[in-house]
Amino acid sequence: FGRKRVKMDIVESPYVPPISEFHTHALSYFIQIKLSVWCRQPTGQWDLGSINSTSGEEVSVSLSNGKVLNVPTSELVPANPNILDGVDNLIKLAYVNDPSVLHNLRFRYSQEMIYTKAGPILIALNPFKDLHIYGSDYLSNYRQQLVHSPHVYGMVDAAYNQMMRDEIDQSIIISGESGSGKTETAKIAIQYLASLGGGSSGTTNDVLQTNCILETFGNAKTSVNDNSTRFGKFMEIHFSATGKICGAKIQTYLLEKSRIVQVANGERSYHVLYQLCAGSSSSLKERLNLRAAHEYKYLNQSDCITIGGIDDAKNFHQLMEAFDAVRICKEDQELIFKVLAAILWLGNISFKVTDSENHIEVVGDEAVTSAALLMGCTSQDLMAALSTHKIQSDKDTVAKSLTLLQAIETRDAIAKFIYSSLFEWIVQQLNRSLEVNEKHTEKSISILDFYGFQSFQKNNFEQFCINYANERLQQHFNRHLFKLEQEDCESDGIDCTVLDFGDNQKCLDLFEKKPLSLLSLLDDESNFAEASDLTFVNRLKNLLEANNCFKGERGRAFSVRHYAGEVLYDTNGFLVKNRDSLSYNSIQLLSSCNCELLKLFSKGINQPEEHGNSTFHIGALYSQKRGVGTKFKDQLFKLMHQLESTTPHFIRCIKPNTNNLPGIYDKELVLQQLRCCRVLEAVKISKAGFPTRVNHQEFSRRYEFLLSETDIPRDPLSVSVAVLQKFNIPSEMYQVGYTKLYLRAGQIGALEDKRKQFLRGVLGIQKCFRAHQA
Ligand code: AOV
Repeated sequence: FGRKRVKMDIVESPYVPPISEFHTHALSYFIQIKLSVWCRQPTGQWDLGSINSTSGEEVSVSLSNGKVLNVPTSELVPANPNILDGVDNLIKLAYVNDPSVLHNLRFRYSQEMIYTKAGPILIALNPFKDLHIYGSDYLSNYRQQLVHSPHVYGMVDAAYNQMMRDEIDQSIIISGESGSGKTETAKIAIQYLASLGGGSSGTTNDVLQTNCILETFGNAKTSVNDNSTRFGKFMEIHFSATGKICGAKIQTYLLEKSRIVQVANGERSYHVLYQLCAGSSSSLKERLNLRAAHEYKYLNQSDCITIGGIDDAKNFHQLMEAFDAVRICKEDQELIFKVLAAILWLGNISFKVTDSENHIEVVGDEAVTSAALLMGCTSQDLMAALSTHKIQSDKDTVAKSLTLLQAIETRDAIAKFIYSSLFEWIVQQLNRSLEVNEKHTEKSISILDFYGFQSFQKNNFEQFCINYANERLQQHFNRHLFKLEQEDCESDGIDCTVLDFGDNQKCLDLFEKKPLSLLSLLDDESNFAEASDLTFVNRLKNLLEANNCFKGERGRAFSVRHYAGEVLYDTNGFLVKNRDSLSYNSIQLLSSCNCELLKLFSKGINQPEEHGNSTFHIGALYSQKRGVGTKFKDQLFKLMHQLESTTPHFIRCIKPNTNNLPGIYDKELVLQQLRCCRVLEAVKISKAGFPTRVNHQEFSRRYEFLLSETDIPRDPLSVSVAVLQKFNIPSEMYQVGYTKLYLRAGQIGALEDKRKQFLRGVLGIQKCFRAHQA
């Protein structure tokens, strides 16, 4: 444990006794050598100190600020020696515990080193300022492997090289909470890939422009992030046999539709709506009868119309350029803008209550005429669809007035449907433009930028879906790190105790295992017109109590024990959001419109049977039997299936403070995020395990020459063992499997050094020899 030993240890053999040994065996050692410890104060804060003495379970500690505390041993964990401050991979820490990891990341953050490895994971701390660590010089340095400090470039380069070498598809899975830097990280990754693909290639530029279009339609200002991505994004980038980009494919998930009709103060709707109002030419404005953004209710319901430092008009021109670049023709662009303007005018349509039962009629003003004109229907048809419900009795069709609430819901449902259909349609067009030429494509690298785990005070259907997806992604991560590790060791006949990482299968079962799961019960209830959020939650409480990941709560709430913590869900709105249905009248209206896009969108839904029931119930007529939740589950299964066939690379983005300011490092906030993504466990697994694996043939081929001729054994396995013994690699640093050699982190580096020394020696001798001959 002496300083010098430790230094040796980090460079070559970071073997550390398990933390539990600290309390039993190592305490006296820490006292003897006066090594530092982290001591938890009653406030919960960790401080550095050293141990003066112990008596029983009590320890007297001198803190760095001079104070002396008496604390139980449970409040102490070992600190790493200073020499380890700021190591670039957390597995190099002698002790992996909360305060040490937090200290290390802060140490690096304060020196603008935002990237740190945690075993195989790349941790990215959001700097909230422009750092000069990107761009062409950095790109080429990483490409030529002149620098090795952790970086997105380095990780993507490794993925690219693996793809080219092993001919296996790769994936880069980026996660983190809102505002932590996922979207920026994905862009940095794409930038690196684009630089490999050759700057001149048209496809490369298309990929970059596609991103710009997606952001304009799918990003919005939220209270935490001025450019928040409101959908999940999976982008496959395809490469030719020579390693050039030759196409791409985008898949999107769970666009937040409600933002079209509901925007909180301090937030905005989707960027494109403001850009259209601010940046369109006067003739386009005239054709769309367009006003300023603050004149539209869908936009002015929030107090926020502009974003500091953002020029919506300028961005609108960039959008049009991007459309041109990806070959979306001017006619289609005009159609897109028309549909957007129709949505804005729809939002301005208002209703007048006509009787004591809250029945309404539509106010026939400019909003109605403009919306109808843009949609390509008559004002009468539009007004009828928004104010009445048609009921078919035996012979006649009777129109019944809607109540105010029903009318507003109908109007908003149409607006949400149109926008989300438009979004999907644009993604389709982009995919067509980026189309992968099957002849040329060899392999791909995919980038997944998905909403991170969310736990607010009040959690709704959106969080329910997002957290379910994170549960699946977590399982993928666990599998990769834990299950594969264990299987690999077992099949190779070696004994490696892989740390138990906690399996989340039980929680996944709660969501998806039929017949009694959250998602199947949700669909069941959604198909039942009389059901309500309350009947739904009551069924959950009756049927799911056996799964200990589920807990019924008071009223309409339930909670789920997720891998990252318990989350309380309020079922208010679950059924409506899961059904996501349009009324029969609305579908009829859209299919009768002259606007080509609206007609197309209305074809995308299976028309329901016209029911003869006399009581109107919004959502009583569903377009599909499978709800949003189940459809999302199917999408996720497909995604997981795609990911399974790739070699994954994980990037965890971390937000160091909630003020989005540079230089501020909030330890509690960082710790909470590290816990959510299980970084510490991953480090411990990597440390405890044998991360380096080489098969005996490869190993013996590389190092055999280091043995003297007389002691070269015959088979590769014995050569491996002989090399390890010759260089005194301690036996706890490796295990010998049937097919592979398993080495702890750092051992290969040590052997490589020996190999280099040896070669240098040989070269030296040769030089001497030649000089002598000359
Ligand atoms: P997110 O993708 O994780 O949020 P973003 O990638 O949009 O977060 O990052 C939020 C903001 O942090 C950006 O707008 C930048 O100002 C800043 N930022 C992030 N990464 C960097 C970086 N490497 N260098 C400089 N600034 C950075 V969300 O999309 O809300 O979940 O949906």
